[in-house]
Amino acid sequence: MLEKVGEFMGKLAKLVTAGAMVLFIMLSGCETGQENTERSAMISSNEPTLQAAGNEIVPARSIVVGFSQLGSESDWRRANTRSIQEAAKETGIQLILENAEQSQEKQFEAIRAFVKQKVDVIAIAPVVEKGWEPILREVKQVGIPVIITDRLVEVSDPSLYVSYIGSDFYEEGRMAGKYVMDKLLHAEGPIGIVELKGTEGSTPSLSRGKGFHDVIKQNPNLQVVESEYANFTVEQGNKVMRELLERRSKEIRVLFAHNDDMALGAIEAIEAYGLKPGKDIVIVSVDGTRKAFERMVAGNINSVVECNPLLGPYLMQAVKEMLDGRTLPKRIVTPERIFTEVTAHNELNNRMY
Ligand code: GYE
Repeated sequence: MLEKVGEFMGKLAKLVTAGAMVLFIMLSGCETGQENTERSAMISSNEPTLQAAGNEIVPARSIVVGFSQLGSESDWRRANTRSIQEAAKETGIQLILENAEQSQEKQFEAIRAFVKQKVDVIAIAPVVEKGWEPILREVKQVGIPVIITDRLVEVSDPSLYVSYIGSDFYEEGRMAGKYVMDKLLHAEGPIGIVELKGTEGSTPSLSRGKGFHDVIKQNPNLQVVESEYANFTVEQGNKVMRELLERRSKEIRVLFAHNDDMALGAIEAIEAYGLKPGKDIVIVSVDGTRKAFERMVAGNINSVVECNPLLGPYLMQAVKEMLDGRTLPKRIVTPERIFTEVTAHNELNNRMY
């Protein structure tokens, strides 16, 4: 099995530009793609070629992937969509992409359409964790392999998907928490923290929140005074922060935003309120977009935990490996770092999203 992971990594390393990505794979089990042998007979590379099927010569066709993208709410998401489209193009995979605009129901519709179209693989970035079991069972019945990407699904039967490719959101939350602990180590308490959460019931919001709380509870001076959903958007981040300032301006010393877009919206609200973001209120967010880095260089955001949206090459490589009959790791995790205002300027020009 390790040999196979090694092989997967080797091929992926060739696929992505050197230095742009380093792959770290965490194994929590392995699963073989369903119906691999049958499907792999139909794989072609970029250009359709002729393949022998028994005695007959038939034209090969390219792999078709149906991808249900959950929306376009943030810069992270838009970079993620672009990455998947570009990687499909580069690998000669035909991509059918449906944007569900935050609706799980629309994701179900897209998936049923992919089944009708008899795609080779279905990839899903699920908007929320719960409620996937019935539809994934439908897909399993027709034998189309499923790869989950970005956010996770909560299912009792792990054989309903082949592999999950995405970040370790819990660790991201922990990194944000550790930063706040260190930064305010010697500050006088109580230190009021507000949290802008992402989409209710989504993996990054659940896990980042948990990771953050698990760390900061070690210091009783750090107190989360309010925790509100703002759906990962600039607009909601702005609106909810304005409301929080109305209610709590005296207590708020720290803002933990579950993504950069909400932090950027909140910064506008803080400035409009007459306070200095990054000074009067310490700000930590997640993603690492270029816009957040610009704000970090300007001293308005203190720290950003990276979350990599460039999952296209990982996904396409996984699709190819799986259809080739290889065993994929059940979990593929992207490596990530934390950046602070001290070193942000060194990194600004390297940001790819
Ligand atoms: O952090 C946020 C986006 O699911 C990891 O969704 C993703 C999150 C990302 O809207 O910006």
